[in-house]
Amino acid sequence: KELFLIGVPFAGGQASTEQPRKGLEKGPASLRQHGLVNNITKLGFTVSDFGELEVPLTDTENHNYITSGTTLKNSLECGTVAHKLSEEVAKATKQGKISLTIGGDHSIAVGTVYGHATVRKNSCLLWIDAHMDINTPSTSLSGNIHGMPLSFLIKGVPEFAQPPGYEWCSPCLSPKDVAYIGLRDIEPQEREICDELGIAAYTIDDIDKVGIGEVIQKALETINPRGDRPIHVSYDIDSLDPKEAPSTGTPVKGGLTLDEGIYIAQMVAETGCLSAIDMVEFNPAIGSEEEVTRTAMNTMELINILLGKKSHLTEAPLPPVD
Ligand code: DIR
Ligand code: MN
Ligand code: MN
Ligand code: MN
Repeated sequence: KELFLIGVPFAGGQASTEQPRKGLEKGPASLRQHGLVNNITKLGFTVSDFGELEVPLTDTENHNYITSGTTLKNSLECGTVAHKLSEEVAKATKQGKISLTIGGDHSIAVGTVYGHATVRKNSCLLWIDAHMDINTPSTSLSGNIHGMPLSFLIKGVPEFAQPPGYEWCSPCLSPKDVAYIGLRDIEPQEREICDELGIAAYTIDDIDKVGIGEVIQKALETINPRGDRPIHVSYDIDSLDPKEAPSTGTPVKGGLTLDEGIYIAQMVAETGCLSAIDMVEFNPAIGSEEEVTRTAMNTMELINILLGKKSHLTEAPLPPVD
């Protein structure tokens, strides 16, 4: 079992002048300090470790790109990082490795999903997030590209002018190839796009109603009905409740419990189809030392479970509906 590990110390997709959000680029280094590589090795993987992708600085307002809708922040930088990343992920995928990409902000998923899907043409995508991340450069209210990655990747999203840095990229997934879990902070225009396309979208309310067991089962049946498609999991750590993952830039209360997060990871692992993982939006500059450690450990536990570690839920019944 071979795993390609790549850190992307990049936060340009969550550009903010707010001091508290700085530090997202330190996520990969922090996870490594907390023992990431050792953990993965213990699970029986040979790790081919790329180290950290070289990324441009984004502490300037000079590269903003004005669209008819809003001011896109760091468009050229986000697009360039995603492009380089897509090539590394494509290479690793061709070599038959599972790729694990550590962010950084969620804009990098444009690169990972594109790179993986262009090699594994039959792949599907599970997007675990509090947010839909399907704003287009024209519908975004924030101009932050981490709220837009899926608009670059999914066919049929309302058209928009290709922003600087994204000339290499075109939609590579159909709406039926994608499912969301964990949603609870959805903007109306995102809901409209998602409903129009008919993307399977499971919110926290759905989980509270029917339980995580049924939700993950339905999500996997939608995107991988015969169990023969490579699965890409894009895991935004803000999908977890802020109690479990406080060190993140856009926390939203009422999130997944750690057990629910683990259960999703374990059900994906048990398909045997997992082929690419993104783990994003962990910001070690947010919160107390204890909160950073808690977030790092929970983030790593999700990675471990995705990669086949058995959780304490193994012999237990489904986590109850709360
Ligand atoms: C918001 C926030 N929907 C935006 N998105 C976040 O900026 O488009 N995604 N925080 O993780
Ligand atoms: Mn996200
Ligand atoms: Mn999010
Ligand atoms: Mn709940």
